[in-house]
Amino acid sequence: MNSISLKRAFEALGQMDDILILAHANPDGDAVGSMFALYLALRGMGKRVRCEIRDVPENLRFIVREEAFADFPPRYIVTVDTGDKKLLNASFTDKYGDHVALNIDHHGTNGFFADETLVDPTAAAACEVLFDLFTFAGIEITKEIAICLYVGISTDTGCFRYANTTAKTLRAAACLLETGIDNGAVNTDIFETKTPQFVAFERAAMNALRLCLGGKCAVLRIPQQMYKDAGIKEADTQGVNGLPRMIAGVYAGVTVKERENGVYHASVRTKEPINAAAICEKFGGGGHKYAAGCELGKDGEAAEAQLVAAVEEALKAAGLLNG
Ligand SMILES: [Mn+2]
Repeated sequence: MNSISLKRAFEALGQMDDILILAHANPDGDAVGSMFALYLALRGMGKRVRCEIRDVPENLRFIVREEAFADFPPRYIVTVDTGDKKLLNASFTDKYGDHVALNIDHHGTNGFFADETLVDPTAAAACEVLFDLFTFAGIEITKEIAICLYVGISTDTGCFRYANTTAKTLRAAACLLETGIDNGAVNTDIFETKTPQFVAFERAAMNALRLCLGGKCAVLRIPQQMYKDAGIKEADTQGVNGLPRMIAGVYAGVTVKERENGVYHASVRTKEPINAAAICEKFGGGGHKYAAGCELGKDGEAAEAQLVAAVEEALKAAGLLNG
């Protein structure tokens, strides 16, 4: 399956009305940003459009549009930043079904689950794909839209630090700044501000961090109790996924988190030449080359061991580990 063109995506949106926008569960900045940027753009096109989202991190609430939670029966579902149908929040697909008319995404592992898919794996964020779409279609990028797009692009690039940041990404960001958004303030709130609860949580996470595979893999396992002890919601701890890979010599940083339903979810961050998406695809997950995720079982220890075994295999295949 192939991506549709920007032209076709704009045509498809033009033909729809009474649209519901969904993004992946456990939303990050790109999920929230792309949802509300698209919401504002479609509203600007005169469409009846609404959103459903849960568990938005506190520090991203400022881009959530309360008026987007109108209640009308949707005729079309459009998803953003979602590479796999099973990543959609089940409470929404139970309610509205899982027939998606259009998916706008940037995951290389996109499963083409929608009727039509606009996917660009070279884009750093779904928000970058939306920027391209709006620019192509001549949709005015207002300051309100720009702030949403900026949040998505800055969070998915770790504030423009990760390898997914291209010259094109920076050009898009430059255009967004020209609308007058206050990037300094946004970055301070998102990247430089931690609640006391998060600091307590991070302290516990640091203590739980362990090295394995000759120091080339770092693992952090987070049971539900760790959130409870710190008095924090999982949604507000996304920054922790980057911790394991920060240790010098580590090629694969693995964070294994227990969800509220007891299922463990792994977030894998890697460095060249280790492919995080390839590791996660073995467990039915996916994502990007250096950042991916997958669901594991309810046994935390087994989940961790499975993931480490997959990392070991990848390190060996890359000639970084003997045996
Ligand atoms: Mn994304």
